[in-house]
Amino acid sequence: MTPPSELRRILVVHGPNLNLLGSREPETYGTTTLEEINEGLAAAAKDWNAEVECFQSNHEGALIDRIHEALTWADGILINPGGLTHTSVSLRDALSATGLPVVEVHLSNIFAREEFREHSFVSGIALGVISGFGALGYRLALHALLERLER
Ligand code: CA2
Repeated sequence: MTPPSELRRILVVHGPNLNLLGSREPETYGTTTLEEINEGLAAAAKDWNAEVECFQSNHEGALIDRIHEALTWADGILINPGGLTHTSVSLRDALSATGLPVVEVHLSNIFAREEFREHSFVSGIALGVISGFGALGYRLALHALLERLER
């Protein structure tokens, strides 16, 4: 990948329960911890002349507040909304209100699981969705977001 022409700042948002990564349900979500995912993103970002700020919360309002704040400094948002993917109009509205480019990522393939996971409130306002590639998906999503910012 060609490094971005100027430093890009990306907010990475992890939704509810993702703090449990690596400790529970490895058959579904893999063995990589959230800390390892964040470290991997920070390293990749450095190579691509970008910086990531990573934030996880189990509280919808806290996620929304952080997304609002991103308006003042971020160039884009990478988000795994967790279970809020399938329930939260408010999270979608917050992302949409920033006007920032958003890439949605899921560790598991949400189309190969229960039917209720097939619908995402976020996908309609995202540039794109990466789902089913585990921890690698975050790096793919960051790459896609930074490439898009170069256009
Ligand atoms: O596959 C994904 O990344 C999901 O966003 C994960 C959400 C789920 O509700 C979505 O449908 C798909 C759940 C996050 C729960 O994370 C855990 C991690 C480890 C152990 C238990 C839960």
